[in-house]
Amino acid sequence: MYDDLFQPGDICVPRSFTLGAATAAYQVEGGANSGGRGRSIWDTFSHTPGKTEGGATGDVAADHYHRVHIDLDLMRTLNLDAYRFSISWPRVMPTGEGAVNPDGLMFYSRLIDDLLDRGIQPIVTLNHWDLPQSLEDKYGGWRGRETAHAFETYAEIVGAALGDRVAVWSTHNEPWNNSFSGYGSGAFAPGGTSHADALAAAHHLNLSHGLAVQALRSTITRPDAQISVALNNFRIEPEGPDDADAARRFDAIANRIFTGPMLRGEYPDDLILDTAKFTDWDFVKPGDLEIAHQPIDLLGLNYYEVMHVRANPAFDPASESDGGTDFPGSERIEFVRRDDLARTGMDWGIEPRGLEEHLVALSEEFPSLPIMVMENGAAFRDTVVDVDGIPAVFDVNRVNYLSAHVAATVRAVERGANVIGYLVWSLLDNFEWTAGYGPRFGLIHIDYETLERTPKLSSRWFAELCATRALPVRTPSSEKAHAEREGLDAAATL
Ligand code: IFM
Repeated sequence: MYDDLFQPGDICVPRSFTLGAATAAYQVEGGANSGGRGRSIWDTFSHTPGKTEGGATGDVAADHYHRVHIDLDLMRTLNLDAYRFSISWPRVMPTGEGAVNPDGLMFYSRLIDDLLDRGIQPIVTLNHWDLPQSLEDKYGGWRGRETAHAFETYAEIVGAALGDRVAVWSTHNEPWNNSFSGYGSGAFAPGGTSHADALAAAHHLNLSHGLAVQALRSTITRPDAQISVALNNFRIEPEGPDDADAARRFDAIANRIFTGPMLRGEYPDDLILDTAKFTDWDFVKPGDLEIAHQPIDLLGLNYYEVMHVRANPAFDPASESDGGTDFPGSERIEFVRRDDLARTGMDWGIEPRGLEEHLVALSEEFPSLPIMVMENGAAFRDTVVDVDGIPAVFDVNRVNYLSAHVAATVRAVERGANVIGYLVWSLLDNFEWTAGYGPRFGLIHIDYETLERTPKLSSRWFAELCATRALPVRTPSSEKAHAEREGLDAAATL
């Protein structure tokens, strides 16, 4: 279908680089009631009227649970080095603790074997937000310290079952969203609206990260396995000199609240001061920070956009709310929407140089830690077109987006950043949380009526990158063909 559209360009990624694609359990698996899976907080939340766009749920999603072999074969055609997926905790432990569901564990064990048979390395995330509902009911979810200990046991069980084969482990994915969107703003499951709770949740995620690293170290046996955490650590840029404090505040609450405990064994003093109005931090118990601060092998970075911040000139301390806003103290900060930037379908500004700068900066900040870009990608309004009876998606904007970001990653490496891999978000179109099924991030298009898979142009582009290690550029004939096709597929043009 997409033959002769690309040729190898001049920019090359290192041979040793891990190139791959990522998904998360609740976003792609479906099979909500299959194989003994328990309920997660996202089942409850998405089934609550008004919480997601159009009432979308992950009940079916991309039906990856039932179509995993089709997806594995597609992965093979993409020449992936690695596939990053998350384990659904309630599929493996339906109530989050106690009984293990052997069928659930077997699903992931087979997936790992099937990946390895195809020469694809498994990268596993333990927590991509789908907390078992029972732990929410019993302990208040991540608000409760008990959940951190339940996570430790879950990590031990999964480590013992899969740790002979998994190449890279991530304890958590984006604890920022997990805590602040889940417990403070109410935007994500379980929908809590207390900033004090969100701060407690952030701490329990930090603690549980350390507990899980220890549990994995004591159970996994693959000698070259690496342990990491995937943070959406933000590239923050103040608009002007007067906005430096706004940038510092956001950096403390969004970035250093996680890198502090996990990578340095401390909470930053300015964070404690900034949040004193919301909590006295009494949920931090003696020894917690030592536990959170475990040596890890790799830092996962999820990058989508630069956060341009400025101080809110109209800030009134009396307006500061205890919950229901984005994060504690969010009234003090404005996020600037830069009109000079091209934007994705999520309305996120496209700034590949932000990725380059951030990789260089993070590598300087944590020089001993290799970094893997664990998520990067873009949603666009993709349309399937019929070319001589064969479905196709000419997602030229995604090709441009990914090319620019891989090139930015290569530039960061040339500037000395210790980056060892790049994973596209996402392998498949999927359930984009509260935004439902509108935004499509996949290299592979999913028809949500028929569940048919259609590889997009970007999947061919990525397959060629993985095979040749040279950033593919479009051939002159492809430029011409695209121009001719524009009538068919106007949405594919930037
Ligand atoms: O879909 C999400 C993913 O679950 C976490 N990182 C950002 C992606 C795009 O919003």
